[in-house]
Amino acid sequence: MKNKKYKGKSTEAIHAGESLPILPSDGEEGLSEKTGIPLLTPIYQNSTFQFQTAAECELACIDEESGYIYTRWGNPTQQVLEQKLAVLETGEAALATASGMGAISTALLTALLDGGHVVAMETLYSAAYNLLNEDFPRMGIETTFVDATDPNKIESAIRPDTKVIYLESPTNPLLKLVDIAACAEIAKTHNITSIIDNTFATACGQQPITLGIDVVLHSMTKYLSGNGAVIAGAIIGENEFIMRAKKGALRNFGAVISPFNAWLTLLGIPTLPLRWTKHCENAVSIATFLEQHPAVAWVRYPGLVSHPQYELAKRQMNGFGGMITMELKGGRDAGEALVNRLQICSLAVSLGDVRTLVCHPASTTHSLVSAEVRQQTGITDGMVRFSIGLEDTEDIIADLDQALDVLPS
Ligand code: LCS
Repeated sequence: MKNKKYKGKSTEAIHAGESLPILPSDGEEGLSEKTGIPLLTPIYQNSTFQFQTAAECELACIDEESGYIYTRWGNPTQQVLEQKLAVLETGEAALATASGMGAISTALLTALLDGGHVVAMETLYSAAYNLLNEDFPRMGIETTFVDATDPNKIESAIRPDTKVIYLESPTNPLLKLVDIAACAEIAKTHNITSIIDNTFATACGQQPITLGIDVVLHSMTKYLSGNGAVIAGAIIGENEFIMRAKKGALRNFGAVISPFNAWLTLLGIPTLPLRWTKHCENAVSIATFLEQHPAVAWVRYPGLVSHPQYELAKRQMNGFGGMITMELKGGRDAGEALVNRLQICSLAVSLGDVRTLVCHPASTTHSLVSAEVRQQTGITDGMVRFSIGLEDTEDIIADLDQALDVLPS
């Protein structure tokens, strides 16, 4: 079953990686002697694994492929999830992590183990930006932030010590895109590791490895789990990189996913392709509705013709996703009035949930980014971000309509 090729994403999401590692019996007659294996991958909610002999234990420590030792080093529930992630993102291997930031920091630390310079997209999820802008410089790792919507700007910022090109597409919250194939090509030409955060698009919306990217990251807190129940992340890439991350930064900095969260994520992924389709359908209708509303100054959604990179979105993405950002004519006051009046859409950070979530980036997700940087990168005070859920389209539109009704046009 492992890494078997399926024709479609739904079959992959359901079946890929689901070969349950069969653990040995403890030698006593018991349940493990009976036939029948669980259809649903169980949670191996244990921190450590026992061995019959010192030789077996030593072998497992030397050659991890031969056994499980300790859950920070690997666990069957994590492993099933990792096998599935690798197939979905067309990578050789994957690691599940404790959070999206755990994936970002582990991947960057792996690529920058000997120091070096990073060229990054200038608008990133705020914690990723802060990691590169504040924490890494203290460790001697510098980042040049560029408007990566123009790949030439990436190329111009490359230095002899550049080790990583770090991207997000679409970006949080401005929904800018990068030409993934063009950026990957630049990275390859200069022998630099390309890393992309694929949280907003998911493996259903785009598969960056097929476009030449080396390492794909996810906050699985979002669409992949889809249930709003976990904080989790993922790194997908070549076997060599993943093994280096697993044996180095993941193990030693310790951003390891718990078996329970791995299991909850495994419950979510099989419905991802279905959810993705419905998120996209809902978002297209709602973005169109918002764009025509007199209280709305502008709407950013990759599936609207008005998006400056609409042609790139059509070429690069399979569905335009569930995230919409807009600016109200009434500015910050109107934004507050809107979120206070909404009844179906929940005022909450995070995204990719089955429920429609609305948030005000300047005061929430990007509040720790300075006002100056927010202004430079276009995160205005009147901006409102939606993560469109799976409710019926007409209910979401009716909720938005009643809330927008009283706002200045
Ligand atoms: N990457 C992206 C694109 C994100 O949007 C987030 C979190 C992360 C990584 C980090 O993932 P985590 O560690 O939280 O699993 N984005 C959030 C947001 O927009 N609102 O709350 C969290």
